[in-house]
Amino acid sequence: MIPNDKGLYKGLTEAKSRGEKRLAILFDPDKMRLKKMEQTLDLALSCGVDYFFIGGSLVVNDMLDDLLIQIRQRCPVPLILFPGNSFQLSYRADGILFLSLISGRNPELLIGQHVISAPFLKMSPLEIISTGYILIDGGVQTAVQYMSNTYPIPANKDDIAVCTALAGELLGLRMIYLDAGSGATMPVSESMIEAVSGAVSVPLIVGGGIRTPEKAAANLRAGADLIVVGNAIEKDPSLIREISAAVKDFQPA
Ligand code: 1GP
Repeated sequence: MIPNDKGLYKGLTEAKSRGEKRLAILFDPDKMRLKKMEQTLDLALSCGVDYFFIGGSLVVNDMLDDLLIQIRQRCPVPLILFPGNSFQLSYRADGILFLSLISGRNPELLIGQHVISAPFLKMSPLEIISTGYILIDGGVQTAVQYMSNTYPIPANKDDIAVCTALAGELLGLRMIYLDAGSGATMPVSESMIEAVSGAVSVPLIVGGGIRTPEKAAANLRAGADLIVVGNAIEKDPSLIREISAAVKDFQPA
């Protein structure tokens, strides 16, 4: 049973079983500028973006609630928290990725922050989706690497990513997120996505450094069920059109 089930996870698993793909746009509360945000929301609505993920490795302003209110007023797309730590929680979202950083060996991010946030989440109306978060080397040191104080899995070690994802699934985590980190110069490789998606049956999220519709499509062909794009859309919101078209047009190879 999914805590506070609002159909978000069910929607993802049903889409996966039909071979359909999904797109999430990541909003970092620190980086969002109002004008670009309005443009992004209008485009996301007209292009049928499936989810907004909200979060960042380091949120230094107190705009999380305001951001959620502003998005909600303008756009009905589901809001899913993607928190970098247990301060980034709000009842104003629809759901939360309850992330365990299973590629790392930092107990705080494997279980510590979860213990702190569990009572808040238990009382909250948020749909809670436990997610095995796997950080892959993205070619530059990303904020998440530094802030999490963990080593990413080397980009060419598909077998380590597979074993990590398998362990996450066997521990009962309901999704796996392969992330090269926001702003990665080297996104997760198709070969790693293919290997991981062949090994687990839970939905597979892939993000970090996706900048083109071609890479989005290649990730979907390799087995990603949901792709996440942040930086590239922050820089050029009009990219939503091409990337969402690539997701909607996806046909299994
Ligand atoms: C980061 O996967 C997300 O956690 C998105 O990455 O900002 O590089 O698109 P980008």
